[in-house]
Amino acid sequence: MPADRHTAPRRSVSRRPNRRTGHTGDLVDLKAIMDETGKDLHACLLELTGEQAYLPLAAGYLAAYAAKDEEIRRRVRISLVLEHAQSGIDRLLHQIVRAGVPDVLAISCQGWSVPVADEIARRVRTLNPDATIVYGGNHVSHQGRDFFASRPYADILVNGEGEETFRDILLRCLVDRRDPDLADVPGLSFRTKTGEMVTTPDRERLANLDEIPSPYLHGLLDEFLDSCETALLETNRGCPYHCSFCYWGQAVGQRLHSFSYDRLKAEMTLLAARGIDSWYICDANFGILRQDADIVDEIVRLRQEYGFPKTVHTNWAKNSNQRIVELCAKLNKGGVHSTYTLALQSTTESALQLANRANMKINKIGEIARLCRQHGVVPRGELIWGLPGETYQEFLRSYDDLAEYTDALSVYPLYILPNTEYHRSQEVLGIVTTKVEPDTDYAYCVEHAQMTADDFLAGLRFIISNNILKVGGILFRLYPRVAWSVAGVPYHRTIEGLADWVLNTDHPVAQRFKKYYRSPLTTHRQSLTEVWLTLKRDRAGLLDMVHQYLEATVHSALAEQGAQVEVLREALRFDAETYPVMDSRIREEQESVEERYVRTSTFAYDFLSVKHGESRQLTPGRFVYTIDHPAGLWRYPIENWYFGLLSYQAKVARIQENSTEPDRQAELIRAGDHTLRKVSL
Ligand code: B12
Ligand SMILES: C[S@@+](CC[C@H](N)C(=O)[O-])C[C@H]1O[C@@H](n2cnc3c(N)ncnc32)[C@H](O)[C@@H]1O
Ligand code: SF4
Repeated sequence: MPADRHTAPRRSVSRRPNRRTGHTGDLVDLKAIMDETGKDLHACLLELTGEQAYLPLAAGYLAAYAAKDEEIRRRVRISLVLEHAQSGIDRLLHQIVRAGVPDVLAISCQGWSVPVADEIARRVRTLNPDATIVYGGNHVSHQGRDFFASRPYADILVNGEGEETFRDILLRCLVDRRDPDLADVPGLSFRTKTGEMVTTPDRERLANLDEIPSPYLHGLLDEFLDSCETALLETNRGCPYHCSFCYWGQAVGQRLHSFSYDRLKAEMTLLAARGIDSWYICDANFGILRQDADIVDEIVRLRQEYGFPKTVHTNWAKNSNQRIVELCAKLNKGGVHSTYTLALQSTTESALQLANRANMKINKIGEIARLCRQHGVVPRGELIWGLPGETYQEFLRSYDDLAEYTDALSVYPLYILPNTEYHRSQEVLGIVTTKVEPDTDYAYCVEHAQMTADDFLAGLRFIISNNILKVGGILFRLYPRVAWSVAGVPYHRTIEGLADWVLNTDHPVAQRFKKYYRSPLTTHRQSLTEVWLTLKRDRAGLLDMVHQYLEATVHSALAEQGAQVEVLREALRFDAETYPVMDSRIREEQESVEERYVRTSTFAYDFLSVKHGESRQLTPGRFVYTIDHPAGLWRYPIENWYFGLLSYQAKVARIQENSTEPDRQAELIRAGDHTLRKVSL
């Protein structure tokens, strides 16, 4: 565990089903499925996470649903191996075989885990040639022919929702372990003894999700909760949209099926009582259902009662801007960090048409940003670089459109995911893909009708610079707006020049980033982690690097044109002084006092009005601000740190010099020395 990982004591709670709500139905001890003695079959469920310390859900659901069957409970032992995908093959294998080589290995696959999953499957097959190897999950589902062609060691592929199908597979394996009869089991593809591939009809999705017993409430995930920093919570399944790049709306199906509020309430209570800091709500459109408002209220109540959760992230619904921003604001006001994500992907009309996103309400960015500012919610943005229908120049325009309204802006290169519209129409759109990462199975879209291979690389370098300045750094919150309004510098121009500058400078911090620009395709994903490490080790160095970069590029160019650059330097100072404080000490004692870091600073312009979007005009004068930093960023779950940086931005307030405020304020103004002081409230 990293030294600064949160180590607050966790309370333990009874893992018996919640009797008051009764929604787990029976009082059957589903955990018996994990007992080792007297069982005929050992099935191991392996699920590999994309980020450290996430607790995944699919394997828990599969085990819990199978355990409802009395025969399975009596005759099958299920072991769960839930680890980060990069934990190492030997460690994973050790976990899988620690109580004997399994008869059934069932693996859950996302794009980030496929190569590791394949290697594990190959090894288990060698250890036990009779083992039945089952795959399921988004990345492999419905890929029968291609899937089996490259995996001689795989036996069964589950298509779509897996709970009922997995139960049926286990029952058939109990009848004949070596050659289970699967021909009449819906929802799967399998290889026959003669090497032929058979795909059975799709299975109906579960309409009542409460039929799946909660793996949390039944204690199946108990042993993992202690080491988990982020727990997943699923409140509904499905998405009413079908964006061409996304698996969700197309393969999962449009109809929304939801868990009941009572069951969710019991799960949330358990997670809060166990002291899980950070929750990720898996829904595609959280807030879309009426019960979601009650869920938000309950989260806030739990935060008060238990002190947890501290952060909740999700994909917010796109159908009702005002209501959704209000839900996010409610979380924030209740002490739960959450941001509103403007997941626009692009603002280029032709790209939105092809992506099937032309008529979404979230495309009204101005309106949402105004709502966010009104409610004190941090707006962050998401764009995809490389969407068919968009050139590099148009992408930069999309970037400028969204940067105007957001405090942080993530850009991802487009993956052509299995089971998506783009996957099906690659030829028509001129899409060329490449898989370059040994640890993932992501097919990058490196060319299409409007994007050359060189454009693609330029965009990837842009992504790295953006990771440094706007995602990892979130250094630019005010500066680019001022550069635009004062000197007409487009937002993307403040980002774009970083690549060349880093490659040609001897600034010590820049040395850390050179390798990413040299091999952008294979390394861009790691650039974000590098920013975090740099911030932890040398926050001042990173800020200085940015300062030097702007002096050497934007400022010197503007100075040559005779423009006033002093105001830009002031804006950069504003961003630097309001930048989150990296207090990375270990503190074992429980948080009893809310501590903060405070300073006052004087600026020659009213930057605060510009930052709040109240004005685009810079009013000159003498403006004294209190800059109030929350302490405790060091405790923020490491896997969500870039959300954390957003939540830990300083609160800035203007001090009216001529008002009759209490003495303390006058004193602060006099002090005005930019020194950071720690105060306990
Ligand atoms: C939580 C989440 C994350 C978390 C990580 C979660 C984790 N486990 O580590 C975070 C926020 C970090 C994340 C990041 C990313 N994510 Co994400 N994420 C999700 C999300 C919202 C929920 C996943 C989940 O747990 N669902 C709940 C479970 C129960 O559903 P399920 O996995 O589908 O399982 C069911 C069936 O598939 C089947 N099944 C699954 N496994 C098995 C196994 C067996 C044996 C059987 C029988 C059946 C079976 O049965 C299950 C129950 O019905 C999904 C969307 C979604 N709703 O699935 C996207 C999703 C998985 N993410 C996606 C993407 C693209 C990303 C990013 C690449 C985004 C980006 N551009 O950066 C990153 C990559 C991160 C990385 N390190 O590589 C894609 C993945 C597509 C793919 N083919 O891999 C998804 C599907 C969303 C989408 N756009 O389509 N993600
Ligand atoms: C898990 S998705 C959820 C999206 C959200 N529900 C929405 O409507 O946009 C989170 C982000 O991952 C990115 N993403 C999704 N599919 C992608 C793909 N095929 N390639 C690259 N990035 C992708 C998008 O930027 C998206 O906003
Ligand atoms: S991108 Fe979002 S809205 Fe579109 S299909 Fe995927 S989950 Fe649904």
